Amino acid sequence: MALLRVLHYPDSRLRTQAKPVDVVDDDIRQLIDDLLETMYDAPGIGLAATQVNVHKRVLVVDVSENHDQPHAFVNPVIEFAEGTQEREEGCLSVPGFYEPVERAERIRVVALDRQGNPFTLQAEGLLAVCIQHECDHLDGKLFVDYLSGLKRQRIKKKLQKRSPDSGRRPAVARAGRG
Ligand code: QAP
Ligand code: CO
Repeated sequence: MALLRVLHYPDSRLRTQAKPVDVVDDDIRQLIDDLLETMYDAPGIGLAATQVNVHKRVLVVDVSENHDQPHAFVNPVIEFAEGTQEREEGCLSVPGFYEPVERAERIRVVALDRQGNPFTLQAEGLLAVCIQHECDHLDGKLFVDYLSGLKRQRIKKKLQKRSPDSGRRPAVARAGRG
């Protein structure tokens, strides 16, 4: 088990499209365990592999009060969504900021479990929001993308002040360009 480093917005690596997992092997099970440990340590209710700079379609959530109902999803697909709800969302990659976001109220998600077996989960309320939020991460999308440009810009500037290197282009990309 290991605690993993979580990338912070506006780090451009959070924009990576994650690749499907071909085989749910011991490495993927280890990733799931490390994601859960990192999420519980925060504490948080959801974490996607993208946030720890692993670009595979794996995420974990646990919205239970006692932090004893972990769900892991490999290659999740939201097959069906209906209704709307609005909740305050936060994100371990956007620390200290919480804003309301509109999402579907009910979803049906299909995925592989930690044994590689397919399963279907129907979810509503907070669990449904959390799964939608984490699935977005696998496509390089963040909850701040749903906010007004003004709000997003304010959050970005504040986070850049805290860790000035995040979101910068790597040195190689800048080399020779003045
Ligand atoms: C996504 O987010 C979520 O700012 C999971 O300082 C959140 O676990 C879905 C966290 C809310 C629906 C509603 C955020 C921890 C945790 C912070 C999280 C922070 C420490 C966020
Ligand atoms: Co998040």
